[in-house]
Amino acid sequence: MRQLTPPGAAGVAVLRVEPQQREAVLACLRFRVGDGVAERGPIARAWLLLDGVATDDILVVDRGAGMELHTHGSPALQGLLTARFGIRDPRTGAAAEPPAAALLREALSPQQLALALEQQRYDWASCMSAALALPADARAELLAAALLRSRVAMAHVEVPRVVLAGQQNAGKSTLFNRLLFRERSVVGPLPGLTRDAVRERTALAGFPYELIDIAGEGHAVDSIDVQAIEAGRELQRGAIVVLVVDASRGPGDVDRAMCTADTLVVASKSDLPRAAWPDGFPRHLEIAAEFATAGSLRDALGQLLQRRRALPGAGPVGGFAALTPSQLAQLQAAADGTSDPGRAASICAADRPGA
Ligand SMILES: Nc1nc2c(ncn2[C@@H]2O[C@H](COP(=O)(O)OP(=O)(O)OP(=O)(O)O)[C@@H](O)[C@H]2O)c(=O)[nH]1
Ligand SMILES: [Mg+2]
Repeated sequence: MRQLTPPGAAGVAVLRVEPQQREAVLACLRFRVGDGVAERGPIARAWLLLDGVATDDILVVDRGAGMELHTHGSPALQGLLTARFGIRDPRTGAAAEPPAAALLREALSPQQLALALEQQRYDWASCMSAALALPADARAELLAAALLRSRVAMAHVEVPRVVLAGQQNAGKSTLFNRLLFRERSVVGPLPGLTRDAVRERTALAGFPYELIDIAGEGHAVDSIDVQAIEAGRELQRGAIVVLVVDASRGPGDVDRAMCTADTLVVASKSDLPRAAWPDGFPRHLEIAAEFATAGSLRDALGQLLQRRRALPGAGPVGGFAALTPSQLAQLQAAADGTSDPGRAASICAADRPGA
């Protein structure tokens, strides 16, 4: 492994995995989503497991032949990784690269480029130190702003999956195509038309999402249909599920079984005469995808997702994208005014490069 970031106790250390170590490193990663590259995308969050212990919460950037691990920079963790894989110092060797330049040069999208730049400016330890030096009122304001910025940054780094689920013929593929502004998925009156999931990166309300059209729930003609329906259910795990219900038929037992507290329910085909909608069954959005413009549908669904995730409208990225869960909790607690400033100050000092 080669370290791309400068040595020292910086917040984040970026490590380039040598091709011959790729398999050994992959064996130590547990991804938050599936293991296939197609499933998890080129940038994914993973637990780093060393001797079966979840040692760090990292970002994995898969560049095909090469792979980067964006780990936390604590000396203890870097020591463990050096012992396990051997890390070459960027100052040695002919192929040494300038530290943050590699990150900036190799960003995969404009959002990541913006993030790499922002990350240089928003340093966790200095932000916390600056906040703790302020009077309580001003501190709470600064911390709340930092918290929001970090959530926005995470929304750009961890592209969430939005799965359009529901019964066969509910109008999932029609909605999918409208949201993408093009006829990507096959649509038609025949139930069970979509089999293999269709996946596309898009943006709603200014935030990137992966939108997924899956096989509908219903009659399976053969074993391929059974597999397709099962694959669709698998894709819903860990994703934001939009349950599309044909409003001209109303929700049935299948919809009831699929609907959890987190499900966003969209009533489709609202241009047709409506069936009864049971009291208590949610209906977050009503649409007629055949007739509505893509823009209005994107706005409506985007705003719904944005509210659900408590994110502001599109704007500057800002903030930290690589906070550990404990840093995030600390930021949250500090913003709520419940943190112990003394403890926060000591953690900040320990995080500071060179400490
Ligand atoms: N009137 C009306 N028809 C719609 C609307 N949305 C979809 N449809 C029609 O409903 C039928 C089914 O639409 P699809 O989008 O293919 O449904 P699906 O949920 O993807 O179906 P499966 O792939 O079989 O699970 C098609 O004939 C569409 O033209 C709508 O808003 N209004
Ligand atoms: Mg379909």
